[in-house]
Amino acid sequence: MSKQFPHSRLAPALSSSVVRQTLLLSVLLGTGGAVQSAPAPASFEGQVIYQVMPDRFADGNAANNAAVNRANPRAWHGGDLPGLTAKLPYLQQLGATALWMTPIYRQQSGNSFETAAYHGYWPANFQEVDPHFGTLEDFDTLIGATQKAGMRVVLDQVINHYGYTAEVVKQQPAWFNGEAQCASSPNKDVDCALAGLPDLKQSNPEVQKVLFDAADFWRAHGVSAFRYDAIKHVERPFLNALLARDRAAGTWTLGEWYDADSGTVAEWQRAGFDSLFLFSLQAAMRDAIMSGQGLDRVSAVLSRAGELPRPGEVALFLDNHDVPRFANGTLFEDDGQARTKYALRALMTLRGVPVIWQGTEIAMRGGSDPDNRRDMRFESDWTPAERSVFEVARDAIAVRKASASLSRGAQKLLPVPPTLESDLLLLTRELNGEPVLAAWHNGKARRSYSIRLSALGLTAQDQAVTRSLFAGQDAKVSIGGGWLHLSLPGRDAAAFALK
Ligand SMILES: [Ca+2]
Ligand SMILES: [Ca+2]
Repeated sequence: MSKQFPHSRLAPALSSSVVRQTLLLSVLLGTGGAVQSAPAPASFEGQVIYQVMPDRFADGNAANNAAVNRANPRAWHGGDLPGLTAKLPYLQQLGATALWMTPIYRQQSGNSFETAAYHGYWPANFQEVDPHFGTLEDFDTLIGATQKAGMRVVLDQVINHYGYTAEVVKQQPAWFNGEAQCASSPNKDVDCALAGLPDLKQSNPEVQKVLFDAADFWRAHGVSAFRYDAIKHVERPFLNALLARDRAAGTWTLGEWYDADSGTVAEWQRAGFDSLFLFSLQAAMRDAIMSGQGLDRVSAVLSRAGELPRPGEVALFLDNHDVPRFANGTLFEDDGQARTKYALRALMTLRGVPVIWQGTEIAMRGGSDPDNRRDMRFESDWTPAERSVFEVARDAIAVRKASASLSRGAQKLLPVPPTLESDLLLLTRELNGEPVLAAWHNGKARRSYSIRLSALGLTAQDQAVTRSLFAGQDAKVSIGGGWLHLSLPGRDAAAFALK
């Protein structure tokens, strides 16, 4: 769900209240009714997701630009599916392997709160493409192009509500929770309207069918993964059934629980989600890298990675369409660009599935929405400084993809001495006996560090001075006599192949 007008999110209610429930998936197959074991869950480990809000990405067809006004940040801006299809080579140039689109289905007509439904979170029909985005044929063309490019598609699914003025709200009043249900409910997060949006009663079999059918419809059109919006506000038994169907179909599922920490992600992975967004890491990286607080905030989040049943699947991000832009955390554009380079390199050293929001690869700026949804700008409009951010993003993604350890390796956070933990974060990633050491340095200036291997719990062979895997940075490591020696630039993250 997006905060596109003046309503704040409901207060976070974290893991303690979440019911622990294990999803048992036994699929009955064949006339003999033989019980098969549960299907293996889908995996996105090793993928790099690029997030697009189609209205704000690329306009490929001016003929569908009804009510477009690019001067108004709350209006439709004209981006569409043909434009996105035409820009797939750009996503590939960056190195993305998967595309997440915010919702593309038909939206309520007209505005609410002086805002158009350009963002896609005010649906009116879950099985039609909004005319602003194009046609179902345009969608099929996009999917065909992604398949040809070897890319996966994550489709955003709204399952909590319809748009404010969707026709169905008046036609099917029994599908929605009213004020009485909200008032009498012990679970206000679920049964009360989110930002006043018509709240679906998923326990109604007709509602359940609408939502199941929507999932099957888009699956039949080639979608391999769903991003489920606002799961904190959706009935739990319905979610369990939805996830069981998705898993049986081989669909990867990514849940959005706003402000989720590691405990919340762990609970929901146990319940059948393949992934959730790790909001706590986003906040810690923002605070440490962009706002000048200590890296110990990041270490505190990463130290909980062991709680996750499937740590390689968790979605890691610097920003998205619901939070201020990462680069906006500093007043100065050049500083924002430099720190975004640092953060992009840092992100690519972590275990999980990195998600890049359109424009973060050029350090686009913007505050709370709709300012964080400015129109995407492409190569011909970039400044040299923006191009240099893109080059760092492209290189960091390429380095990650070229390294099995960085893509899919186990992650071990090293215990740096307490006096250094604000400025230095060290971790290893390892698969197939090819360890990589990641070093994040938060100090303002270049600095060298020498730390005993034994203090880090690290066993490594001696090695001569070795440069970072990332291009264009002067970072070095050497190991000898039981010591790790690091020479690191200020405010940057490096990755080194260990012997
Ligand atoms: Ca258009
Ligand atoms: Ca709800």
